[in-house]
Amino acid sequence: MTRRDFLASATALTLPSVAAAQDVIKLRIAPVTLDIGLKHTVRTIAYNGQVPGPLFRWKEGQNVTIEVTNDSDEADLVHWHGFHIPPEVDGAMEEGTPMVEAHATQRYQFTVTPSGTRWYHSHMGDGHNFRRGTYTGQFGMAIVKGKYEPGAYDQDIPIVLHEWEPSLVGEEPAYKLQTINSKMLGAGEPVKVKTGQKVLFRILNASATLTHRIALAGHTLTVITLDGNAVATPRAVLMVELGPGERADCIVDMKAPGVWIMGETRDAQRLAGMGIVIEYAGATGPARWVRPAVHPWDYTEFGAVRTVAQPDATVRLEFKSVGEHGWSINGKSWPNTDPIMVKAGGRYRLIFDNQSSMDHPVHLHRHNFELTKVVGKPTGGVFKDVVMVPGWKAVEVELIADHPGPSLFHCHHQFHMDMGFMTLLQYT
Ligand SMILES: [Cu+2]
Repeated sequence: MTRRDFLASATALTLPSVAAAQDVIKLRIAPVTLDIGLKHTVRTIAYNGQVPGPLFRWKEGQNVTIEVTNDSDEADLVHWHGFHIPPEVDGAMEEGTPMVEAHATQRYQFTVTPSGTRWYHSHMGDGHNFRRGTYTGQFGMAIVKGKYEPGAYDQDIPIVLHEWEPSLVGEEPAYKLQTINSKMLGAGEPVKVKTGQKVLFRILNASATLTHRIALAGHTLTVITLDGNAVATPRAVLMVELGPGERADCIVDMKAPGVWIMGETRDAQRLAGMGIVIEYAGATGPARWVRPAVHPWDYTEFGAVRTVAQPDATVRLEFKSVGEHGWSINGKSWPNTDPIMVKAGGRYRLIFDNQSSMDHPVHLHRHNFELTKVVGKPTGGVFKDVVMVPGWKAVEVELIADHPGPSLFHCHHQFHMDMGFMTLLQYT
Protein backbone atom coordinates (compact mmCIF):
# COMPACT_ATOMS: atom_id res chain seq x y z
CA MET A 1 0.00 0.00 0.00
CA THR A 2 1.43 3.38 -0.99
CA ARG A 3 1.17 6.34 1.35
CA ARG A 4 -1.44 7.84 -0.97
CA ASP A 5 -3.55 4.66 -0.92
CA PHE A 6 -3.23 4.57 2.86
CA LEU A 7 -4.44 8.18 3.18
CA ALA A 8 -7.31 7.48 0.82
CA SER A 9 -8.49 4.46 2.80
CA ALA A 10 -7.99 6.26 6.10
CA THR A 11 -10.17 9.08 4.82
CA ALA A 12 -12.79 6.59 3.69
CA LEU A 13 -12.88 5.06 7.17
CA THR A 14 -13.17 8.30 9.09
CA LEU A 15 -15.54 10.30 6.89
CA PRO A 16 -18.96 9.26 5.68
CA SER A 17 -18.58 8.17 2.07
CA VAL A 18 -19.76 10.82 -0.36
CA ALA A 19 -21.69 8.27 -2.40
CA ALA A 20 -23.47 6.87 0.64
CA ALA A 21 -24.28 10.31 2.01
CA GLN A 22 -25.89 11.28 -1.25
CA ASP A 23 -29.44 10.82 -2.35
CA VAL A 24 -30.01 8.34 -5.10
CA ILE A 25 -31.47 10.10 -8.13
CA LYS A 26 -34.35 8.17 -9.61
CA LEU A 27 -35.17 8.13 -13.31
CA ARG A 28 -38.21 6.23 -14.48
CA ILE A 29 -38.57 5.40 -18.17
CA ALA A 30 -42.27 5.16 -18.98
CA PRO A 31 -44.84 6.00 -21.66
CA VAL A 32 -46.48 9.40 -21.29
CA THR A 33 -49.04 11.53 -23.08
CA LEU A 34 -47.52 14.95 -23.48
CA ASP A 35 -49.50 18.15 -23.94
CA ILE A 36 -47.30 20.23 -26.25
CA GLY A 37 -49.95 22.92 -26.57
CA LEU A 38 -52.26 24.42 -29.20
CA LYS A 39 -54.52 21.36 -28.84
CA HIS A 40 -51.74 18.92 -29.70
CA THR A 41 -50.81 15.94 -27.59
CA VAL A 42 -48.15 13.36 -28.40
CA ARG A 43 -47.69 9.86 -27.09
CA THR A 44 -44.06 9.22 -26.23
CA ILE A 45 -41.66 7.72 -23.68
CA ALA A 46 -40.09 10.03 -21.11
CA TYR A 47 -38.07 10.25 -17.90
CA ASN A 48 -40.16 10.81 -14.74
CA GLY A 49 -43.21 11.72 -16.82
CA GLN A 50 -41.70 14.99 -18.01
CA VAL A 51 -40.02 16.33 -21.15
CA PRO A 52 -37.24 17.37 -21.00
CA GLY A 53 -36.32 15.04 -18.13
CA PRO A 54 -35.17 16.49 -14.78
CA LEU A 55 -32.55 19.23 -15.10
CA PHE A 56 -29.47 18.11 -13.18
CA ARG A 57 -27.12 20.70 -11.69
CA TRP A 58 -23.98 18.97 -10.57
CA LYS A 59 -20.48 19.97 -9.47
CA GLU A 60 -17.43 18.65 -11.23
CA GLY A 61 -15.92 15.82 -9.16
CA GLN A 62 -19.21 15.00 -7.44
CA ASN A 63 -20.19 11.33 -7.22
CA VAL A 64 -23.69 10.57 -8.43
CA THR A 65 -25.88 7.50 -8.28
CA ILE A 66 -28.76 7.33 -10.72
CA GLU A 67 -31.24 4.51 -10.39
CA VAL A 68 -33.02 3.90 -13.69
CA THR A 69 -36.24 1.91 -13.67
CA ASN A 70 -37.56 0.91 -17.05
CA ASP A 71 -41.36 0.84 -17.00
CA SER A 72 -41.60 0.69 -20.78
CA ASP A 73 -42.09 -2.59 -22.61
CA GLU A 74 -38.65 -2.77 -24.25
CA ALA A 75 -35.05 -2.72 -23.03
CA ASP A 76 -33.47 0.75 -23.04
CA LEU A 77 -30.48 2.58 -21.56
CA VAL A 78 -29.34 6.10 -20.67
CA HIS A 79 -26.27 7.66 -22.31
CA TRP A 80 -24.46 10.46 -20.43
CA HIS A 81 -23.48 12.60 -23.39
CA GLY A 82 -20.27 14.63 -23.09
CA PHE A 83 -19.20 13.01 -19.81
CA HIS A 84 -15.83 11.30 -19.49
CA ILE A 85 -16.95 8.28 -17.51
CA PRO A 86 -16.22 4.53 -17.68
CA PRO A 87 -17.74 2.47 -20.51
CA GLU A 88 -19.71 0.33 -18.02
CA VAL A 89 -21.84 3.37 -17.15
CA ASP A 90 -21.49 5.57 -20.25
CA GLY A 91 -24.76 4.20 -21.59
CA ALA A 92 -23.89 2.48 -24.87
CA MET A 93 -24.53 -1.25 -25.12
CA GLU A 94 -21.71 -1.51 -27.69
CA GLU A 95 -19.19 -0.31 -25.05
CA GLY A 96 -20.42 -2.80 -22.49
CA THR A 97 -23.04 -0.84 -20.51
CA PRO A 98 -25.81 -3.30 -19.59
CA MET A 99 -29.25 -2.65 -21.05
CA VAL A 100 -32.03 -1.86 -18.59
CA GLU A 101 -34.48 -4.64 -19.40
CA ALA A 102 -38.20 -3.93 -19.45
CA HIS A 103 -39.48 -3.57 -15.85
CA ALA A 104 -35.96 -3.88 -14.44
CA THR A 105 -33.77 -1.38 -12.54
CA GLN A 106 -30.14 -0.49 -13.17
CA ARG A 107 -27.80 1.80 -11.26
CA TYR A 108 -25.36 4.22 -12.87
CA GLN A 109 -22.64 5.44 -10.48
CA PHE A 110 -19.94 7.80 -11.65
CA THR A 111 -17.84 10.84 -10.84
CA VAL A 112 -19.11 13.85 -12.75
CA THR A 113 -16.57 15.27 -15.22
CA PRO A 114 -15.89 17.48 -17.13
CA SER A 115 -17.71 20.74 -16.35
CA GLY A 116 -20.02 22.28 -18.95
CA THR A 117 -23.43 21.85 -20.54
CA ARG A 118 -23.89 18.08 -20.83
CA TRP A 119 -27.01 16.04 -21.43
CA TYR A 120 -28.43 12.56 -21.23
CA HIS A 121 -30.61 10.58 -23.60
CA SER A 122 -31.69 7.14 -24.69
CA HIS A 123 -29.10 5.24 -26.72
CA MET A 124 -31.52 2.66 -27.99
CA GLY A 125 -31.48 1.95 -31.74
CA ASP A 126 -34.76 1.63 -33.59
CA GLY A 127 -34.12 0.95 -37.29
CA HIS A 128 -37.02 2.13 -39.42
CA ASN A 129 -39.55 2.26 -36.56
CA PHE A 130 -38.94 5.75 -35.10
CA ARG A 131 -40.62 4.75 -31.81
CA ARG A 132 -37.60 4.52 -29.53
CA GLY A 133 -34.23 6.15 -28.83
CA THR A 134 -33.86 9.87 -29.53
CA TYR A 135 -37.19 9.98 -31.40
CA THR A 136 -38.83 9.87 -27.95
CA GLY A 137 -38.92 12.34 -25.06
CA GLN A 138 -36.04 10.53 -23.32
CA PHE A 139 -33.61 13.44 -23.00
CA GLY A 140 -32.60 16.01 -20.42
CA MET A 141 -29.88 18.52 -19.61
CA ALA A 142 -27.14 18.11 -17.03
CA ILE A 143 -25.21 21.26 -16.12
CA VAL A 144 -21.85 20.63 -14.49
CA LYS A 145 -20.31 23.55 -12.59
CA GLY A 146 -16.53 23.68 -12.58
CA LYS A 147 -13.91 25.92 -11.04
CA TYR A 148 -13.89 28.09 -14.13
CA GLU A 149 -17.21 29.40 -15.40
CA PRO A 150 -17.19 31.31 -18.68
CA GLY A 151 -19.09 34.60 -18.58
CA ALA A 152 -21.31 36.22 -15.95
CA TYR A 153 -25.07 36.15 -16.18
CA ASP A 154 -28.27 36.97 -14.27
CA GLN A 155 -30.43 34.09 -15.54
CA ASP A 156 -29.67 30.61 -16.86
CA ILE A 157 -32.31 29.32 -19.28
CA PRO A 158 -32.22 25.89 -20.96
CA ILE A 159 -33.57 25.85 -24.53
CA VAL A 160 -34.12 22.25 -25.65
CA LEU A 161 -35.15 21.50 -29.25
CA HIS A 162 -37.12 18.44 -30.35
CA GLU A 163 -39.65 17.24 -32.93
CA TRP A 164 -42.56 14.81 -32.79
CA GLU A 165 -44.52 12.32 -34.88
CA PRO A 166 -41.81 11.12 -37.27
CA SER A 167 -42.47 9.26 -40.50
CA LEU A 168 -40.24 8.38 -43.42
CA VAL A 169 -40.53 10.88 -46.26
CA GLY A 170 -38.17 9.92 -49.07
CA GLU A 171 -34.71 9.31 -47.61
CA GLU A 172 -35.18 10.85 -44.18
CA PRO A 173 -37.55 11.04 -41.20
CA ALA A 174 -39.87 14.07 -41.30
CA TYR A 175 -41.92 15.45 -38.38
CA LYS A 176 -45.34 17.01 -37.97
CA LEU A 177 -44.69 19.04 -34.82
CA GLN A 178 -41.74 20.79 -33.23
CA THR A 179 -41.14 22.18 -29.74
CA ILE A 180 -38.80 24.13 -27.48
CA ASN A 181 -38.81 22.79 -23.91
CA SER A 182 -41.67 20.49 -25.06
CA LYS A 183 -44.06 23.35 -25.95
CA MET A 184 -45.02 24.64 -29.38
CA LEU A 185 -44.45 28.34 -30.04
CA GLY A 186 -47.17 30.31 -28.27
CA ALA A 187 -48.19 27.46 -25.97
CA GLY A 188 -45.65 27.59 -23.14
CA GLU A 189 -44.85 30.19 -20.51
CA PRO A 190 -42.73 33.03 -21.92
CA VAL A 191 -39.18 33.46 -20.67
CA LYS A 192 -39.34 36.61 -18.51
CA VAL A 193 -36.39 38.98 -18.66
CA LYS A 194 -35.54 42.51 -17.54
CA THR A 195 -33.79 45.32 -19.38
CA GLY A 196 -30.09 45.32 -18.54
CA GLN A 197 -29.89 41.63 -17.68
CA LYS A 198 -27.42 39.23 -19.17
CA VAL A 199 -29.20 35.96 -19.88
CA LEU A 200 -27.40 32.70 -20.55
CA PHE A 201 -29.35 30.54 -22.99
CA ARG A 202 -28.11 26.95 -23.03
CA ILE A 203 -29.33 25.68 -26.38
CA LEU A 204 -29.40 21.90 -26.85
CA ASN A 205 -30.46 20.27 -30.09
CA ALA A 206 -32.12 17.09 -28.81
CA SER A 207 -33.47 16.26 -32.27
CA ALA A 208 -33.12 12.70 -33.50
CA THR A 209 -32.19 13.79 -37.03
CA LEU A 210 -32.63 17.52 -37.79
CA THR A 211 -30.18 20.39 -37.78
CA HIS A 212 -31.67 23.61 -36.41
CA ARG A 213 -30.95 27.31 -36.85
CA ILE A 214 -32.02 29.41 -33.88
CA ALA A 215 -32.19 33.19 -33.60
CA LEU A 216 -33.63 35.63 -31.05
CA ALA A 217 -35.44 38.42 -32.88
CA GLY A 218 -34.07 41.87 -32.05
CA HIS A 219 -30.91 40.50 -30.39
CA THR A 220 -27.56 38.91 -31.06
CA LEU A 221 -26.37 35.77 -29.31
CA THR A 222 -22.81 35.73 -27.98
CA VAL A 223 -21.57 32.15 -28.20
CA ILE A 224 -19.29 31.42 -25.24
CA THR A 225 -19.18 27.63 -25.33
CA LEU A 226 -19.81 24.90 -27.89
CA ASP A 227 -20.76 21.43 -26.62
CA GLY A 228 -20.24 22.86 -23.13
CA ASN A 229 -16.57 23.76 -23.69
CA ALA A 230 -15.38 27.40 -23.62
CA VAL A 231 -14.44 28.56 -27.12
CA ALA A 232 -11.16 30.38 -27.92
CA THR A 233 -13.04 33.37 -29.38
CA PRO A 234 -16.50 34.17 -28.01
CA ARG A 235 -18.44 35.95 -30.73
CA ALA A 236 -21.84 37.56 -31.24
CA VAL A 237 -23.89 35.97 -34.02
CA LEU A 238 -27.35 36.48 -35.47
CA MET A 239 -28.09 32.76 -35.58
CA VAL A 240 -26.78 29.57 -34.02
CA GLU A 241 -26.79 26.37 -36.09
CA LEU A 242 -26.76 23.08 -34.21
CA GLY A 243 -26.79 19.52 -35.51
CA PRO A 244 -28.37 16.71 -33.46
CA GLY A 245 -26.52 16.39 -30.14
CA GLU A 246 -24.75 19.77 -30.33
CA ARG A 247 -25.02 22.49 -27.67
CA ALA A 248 -24.22 26.21 -27.60
CA ASP A 249 -24.20 28.43 -24.50
CA CYS A 250 -25.03 31.98 -25.55
CA ILE A 251 -25.10 35.20 -23.53
CA VAL A 252 -27.68 37.78 -24.58
CA ASP A 253 -27.62 41.41 -23.43
CA MET A 254 -31.25 42.25 -22.85
CA LYS A 255 -31.36 45.79 -24.18
CA ALA A 256 -34.29 45.83 -26.64
CA PRO A 257 -37.47 45.94 -24.52
CA GLY A 258 -40.43 44.18 -26.11
CA VAL A 259 -41.96 40.77 -26.67
CA TRP A 260 -39.83 38.67 -29.02
CA ILE A 261 -39.64 35.22 -30.53
CA MET A 262 -36.62 32.99 -30.16
CA GLY A 263 -37.02 30.28 -32.78
CA GLU A 264 -36.11 28.44 -35.96
CA THR A 265 -35.12 30.87 -38.68
CA ARG A 266 -36.94 28.73 -41.28
CA ASP A 267 -40.63 29.66 -41.33
CA ALA A 268 -41.93 26.10 -41.87
CA GLN A 269 -40.15 24.82 -38.77
CA ARG A 270 -41.09 27.81 -36.58
CA LEU A 271 -44.72 27.49 -37.69
CA ALA A 272 -44.56 23.76 -36.85
CA GLY A 273 -43.86 24.94 -33.29
CA MET A 274 -40.13 25.52 -32.89
CA GLY A 275 -40.08 28.78 -30.99
CA ILE A 276 -40.45 30.34 -27.53
CA VAL A 277 -41.54 33.82 -26.44
CA ILE A 278 -39.04 36.09 -24.65
CA GLU A 279 -40.88 38.80 -22.73
CA TYR A 280 -39.38 41.89 -21.08
CA ALA A 281 -40.94 43.01 -17.80
CA GLY A 282 -43.71 45.51 -18.52
CA ALA A 283 -43.80 44.80 -22.27
CA THR A 284 -47.09 43.82 -23.91
CA GLY A 285 -48.42 42.96 -27.34
CA PRO A 286 -47.93 40.10 -29.76
CA ALA A 287 -44.51 38.43 -29.93
CA ARG A 288 -42.43 39.76 -32.80
CA TRP A 289 -40.34 37.77 -35.25
CA VAL A 290 -37.65 39.38 -37.38
CA ARG A 291 -35.87 37.28 -39.97
CA PRO A 292 -32.11 37.53 -39.28
CA ALA A 293 -29.66 38.44 -42.05
CA VAL A 294 -28.08 35.35 -43.57
CA HIS A 295 -24.65 34.58 -42.17
CA PRO A 296 -23.31 31.07 -42.71
CA TRP A 297 -22.46 29.20 -39.53
CA ASP A 298 -18.72 28.61 -39.29
CA TYR A 299 -17.06 26.89 -36.32
CA THR A 300 -13.73 28.53 -37.12
CA GLU A 301 -15.13 31.97 -36.18
CA PHE A 302 -15.00 30.76 -32.56
CA GLY A 303 -11.49 29.32 -32.87
CA ALA A 304 -7.98 30.69 -32.94
CA VAL A 305 -5.28 29.75 -35.38
CA ARG A 306 -2.48 28.10 -33.52
CA THR A 307 0.38 25.74 -34.18
CA VAL A 308 -0.86 22.24 -33.63
CA ALA A 309 1.67 19.58 -32.61
CA GLN A 310 2.34 16.76 -35.06
CA PRO A 311 0.07 13.80 -34.37
CA ASP A 312 1.42 10.34 -33.58
CA ALA A 313 -0.83 9.00 -36.34
CA THR A 314 -3.50 10.12 -38.77
CA VAL A 315 -6.73 8.17 -39.19
CA ARG A 316 -8.97 8.85 -42.18
CA LEU A 317 -12.63 7.90 -41.86
CA GLU A 318 -14.65 7.96 -45.09
CA PHE A 319 -18.42 8.15 -44.80
CA LYS A 320 -20.47 6.78 -47.70
CA SER A 321 -24.05 5.72 -48.26
CA VAL A 322 -24.69 2.08 -49.17
CA GLY A 323 -27.89 0.52 -50.49
CA GLU A 324 -31.26 2.15 -49.85
CA HIS A 325 -30.71 3.73 -46.40
CA GLY A 326 -27.39 2.25 -45.27
CA TRP A 327 -24.15 3.98 -44.24
CA SER A 328 -20.53 2.89 -44.10
CA ILE A 329 -17.27 4.00 -42.48
CA ASN A 330 -14.27 3.08 -44.65
CA GLY A 331 -16.48 0.78 -46.71
CA LYS A 332 -17.96 -1.20 -43.80
CA SER A 333 -21.20 -0.91 -41.86
CA TRP A 334 -21.76 -1.65 -38.16
CA PRO A 335 -21.32 -4.28 -36.75
CA ASN A 336 -18.65 -5.11 -39.34
CA THR A 337 -16.78 -1.78 -39.17
CA ASP A 338 -13.05 -1.77 -38.32
CA PRO A 339 -12.37 -0.22 -34.91
CA ILE A 340 -10.30 2.99 -34.65
CA MET A 341 -7.21 1.78 -32.77
CA VAL A 342 -5.35 4.16 -30.45
CA LYS A 343 -2.73 3.96 -27.68
CA ALA A 344 -3.34 5.56 -24.31
CA GLY A 345 -1.69 8.98 -24.21
CA GLY A 346 -1.37 9.18 -28.00
CA ARG A 347 -2.17 12.23 -30.10
CA TYR A 348 -4.25 11.49 -33.19
CA ARG A 349 -5.46 13.40 -36.20
CA LEU A 350 -8.85 12.11 -37.25
CA ILE A 351 -10.01 13.10 -40.74
CA PHE A 352 -13.78 12.93 -41.14
CA ASP A 353 -14.16 12.66 -44.90
CA ASN A 354 -17.80 12.92 -45.94
CA GLN A 355 -18.19 11.17 -49.30
CA SER A 356 -21.93 11.75 -49.40
CA SER A 357 -24.31 14.63 -50.12
CA MET A 358 -25.79 14.65 -46.59
CA ASP A 359 -24.39 16.49 -43.58
CA HIS A 360 -23.41 14.21 -40.69
CA PRO A 361 -23.20 15.19 -36.98
CA VAL A 362 -20.53 12.71 -35.89
CA HIS A 363 -20.12 12.04 -32.16
CA LEU A 364 -17.38 10.42 -30.11
CA HIS A 365 -18.29 9.08 -26.67
CA ARG A 366 -16.20 9.64 -23.51
CA HIS A 367 -13.80 12.16 -25.15
CA ASN A 368 -13.57 15.68 -26.50
CA PHE A 369 -11.71 16.49 -29.69
CA GLU A 370 -10.30 19.79 -30.93
CA LEU A 371 -11.19 21.06 -34.38
CA THR A 372 -8.00 21.62 -36.40
CA LYS A 373 -9.35 22.09 -39.93
CA VAL A 374 -12.92 22.73 -41.04
CA VAL A 375 -13.59 22.50 -44.77
CA GLY A 376 -10.03 23.58 -45.57
CA LYS A 377 -9.79 26.31 -42.88
CA PRO A 378 -7.20 25.71 -40.13
CA THR A 379 -8.37 26.42 -36.60
CA GLY A 380 -7.83 25.51 -32.95
CA GLY A 381 -9.31 26.13 -29.52
CA VAL A 382 -12.77 24.70 -30.27
CA PHE A 383 -13.33 21.47 -28.34
CA LYS A 384 -16.38 19.40 -29.16
CA ASP A 385 -17.93 15.97 -28.87
CA VAL A 386 -20.19 16.32 -31.93
CA VAL A 387 -19.14 17.99 -35.17
CA MET A 388 -21.19 18.60 -38.29
CA VAL A 389 -19.36 17.35 -41.37
CA PRO A 390 -21.02 18.98 -44.40
CA GLY A 391 -21.85 16.98 -47.51
CA TRP A 392 -18.79 16.25 -49.74
CA LYS A 393 -16.53 18.08 -47.25
CA ALA A 394 -13.96 17.11 -44.63
CA VAL A 395 -13.32 18.13 -41.02
CA GLU A 396 -10.09 17.32 -39.17
CA VAL A 397 -9.80 17.05 -35.42
CA GLU A 398 -7.17 16.28 -32.83
CA LEU A 399 -7.89 13.56 -30.35
CA ILE A 400 -5.81 12.99 -27.23
CA ALA A 401 -6.46 9.36 -26.33
CA ASP A 402 -6.82 9.90 -22.59
CA HIS A 403 -9.83 7.81 -21.56
CA PRO A 404 -8.98 4.13 -22.04
CA GLY A 405 -11.86 1.80 -22.75
CA PRO A 406 -14.11 1.24 -25.74
CA SER A 407 -15.76 4.46 -26.96
CA LEU A 408 -18.51 4.57 -29.53
CA PHE A 409 -18.08 6.75 -32.61
CA HIS A 410 -21.22 7.29 -34.65
CA CYS A 411 -23.41 9.68 -36.56
CA HIS A 412 -25.79 11.36 -34.08
CA HIS A 413 -28.47 11.39 -36.78
CA GLN A 414 -30.36 8.43 -35.32
CA PHE A 415 -31.50 7.00 -38.67
CA HIS A 416 -27.89 7.01 -39.95
CA MET A 417 -26.56 5.43 -36.75
CA ASP A 418 -29.22 2.73 -36.86
CA MET A 419 -28.34 2.03 -40.52
CA GLY A 420 -24.68 1.20 -39.89
CA PHE A 421 -22.92 4.56 -39.31
CA MET A 422 -21.05 3.46 -36.20
CA THR A 423 -17.75 2.02 -35.04
CA LEU A 424 -15.73 1.74 -31.84
CA LEU A 425 -12.61 3.57 -30.76
CA GLN A 426 -10.47 0.94 -29.04
CA TYR A 427 -7.28 1.23 -27.00
CA THR A 428 -4.48 -1.26 -27.78
CU1 LIG B 1 -25.33 10.92 -40.52
